[in-house]
Amino acid sequence: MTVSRRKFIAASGLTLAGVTQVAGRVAAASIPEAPTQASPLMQPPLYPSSGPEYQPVVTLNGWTLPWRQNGDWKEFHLVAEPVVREIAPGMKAHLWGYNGQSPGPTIEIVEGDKVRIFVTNKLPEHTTIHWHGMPVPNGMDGVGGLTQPQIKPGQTFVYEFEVRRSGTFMYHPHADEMLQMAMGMMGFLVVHPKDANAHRVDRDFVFLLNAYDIEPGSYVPKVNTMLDFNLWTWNSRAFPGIDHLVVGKDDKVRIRFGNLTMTNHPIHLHGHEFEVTCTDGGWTRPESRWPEVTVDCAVGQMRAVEFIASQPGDWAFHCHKSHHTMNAMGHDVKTYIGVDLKSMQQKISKVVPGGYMPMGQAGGADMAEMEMPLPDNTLPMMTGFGQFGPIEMGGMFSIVKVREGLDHNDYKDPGWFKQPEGTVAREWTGELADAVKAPAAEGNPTDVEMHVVKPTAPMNH
Ligand SMILES: [Cu+2]
Repeated sequence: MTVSRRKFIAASGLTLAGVTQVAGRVAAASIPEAPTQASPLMQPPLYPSSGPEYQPVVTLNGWTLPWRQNGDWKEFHLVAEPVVREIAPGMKAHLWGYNGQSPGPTIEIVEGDKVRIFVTNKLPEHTTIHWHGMPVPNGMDGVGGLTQPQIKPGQTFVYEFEVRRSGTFMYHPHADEMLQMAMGMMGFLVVHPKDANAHRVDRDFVFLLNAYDIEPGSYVPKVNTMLDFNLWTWNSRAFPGIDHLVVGKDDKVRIRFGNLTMTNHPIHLHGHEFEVTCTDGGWTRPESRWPEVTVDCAVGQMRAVEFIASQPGDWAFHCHKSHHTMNAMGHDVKTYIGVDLKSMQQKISKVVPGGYMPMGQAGGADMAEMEMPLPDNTLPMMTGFGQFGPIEMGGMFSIVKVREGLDHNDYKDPGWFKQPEGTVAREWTGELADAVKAPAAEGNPTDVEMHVVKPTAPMNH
């Protein structure tokens, strides 16, 4: 059934002054359908079927929300609802999200678009949506109680605004915010420039940094946690469940991320230097940019980094806080490095049924390889295997795979990189020198001893 815009407004009592509830049978029929996504894996980029051309983004472990053109307006339909999200193979979480997944689908629009977004609330409590970074009329800003009434369970509201600038944005509730974001309610929003050649890149990846506190063996996040999060995720996925970022050699690559956790994340890329080209405040001026390999993304910030993928290989890409590249662990794990555990372990095993496994006495790496009994629905703390053995990571870790000769739209995992012969770090099998004591400097008042190793064989051969 088609309903004219005029009749639609008349039927729903919709005004353009603020967010208003859509009511009545006629109005309901005029709402675009709300597609849902069953897969937690990266879906192909969604090229626009009408309107201005642009290079669509791809969402790590996510998808872009289809829309329909209705006269001058681009119409979307988000449904806020409980979802089951696979965090990585072997673990699912009961979260809240949009249209079947958490985070919700990415919304892609174009500078100058007139956008209408219907929001249906299927949660057990009220909600709203705030369009983070987006210049909108005050009544469309989505702050429950302040700029609009809360969207009660069962209600559908409509947001309308004209898109004033291109860039990098996100959406999230501004209602019972701590709980709803701790439950996974958020999504990415990208505004493409009107000129398809402005800020053009070959590949454009997006994801949100989020975190959960899910007790090993359980499914529902604890929503009052302030500091002790134990699952550090990108788009509600933990390594090894996070999609690889597959790019062609010499592609111009953009990676955009936004932080909706309770702490900062220094995001680090191996093998390439990048520049921050966009924030949630807009495009950075070219003369303001400098090279980096790590950029901190503070709470509530967004960063877009760009680089030329000039170096073929499998390059680690991760948060540099080492606790954020691990999965859930008990916080009371003791450190036993250097302690003789054998006798202690034997004694404790007699009283602890099922065995006792302290953190290793050589270090922690044995945690990644050993087969520890884990509760159901729990990821190992350090996990993942590469072509050379255990990767010993978790949480906010993925791999940028730079390959020659990829098709423009090919995001398929190409497998592990075949390093050219003689370019992989290898065991030294030549002669080893003894440690020698360096001579103390004449008149040096301290009594510090230094040990240096003098090579006895040539390093190049
Ligand atoms: Cu981090």
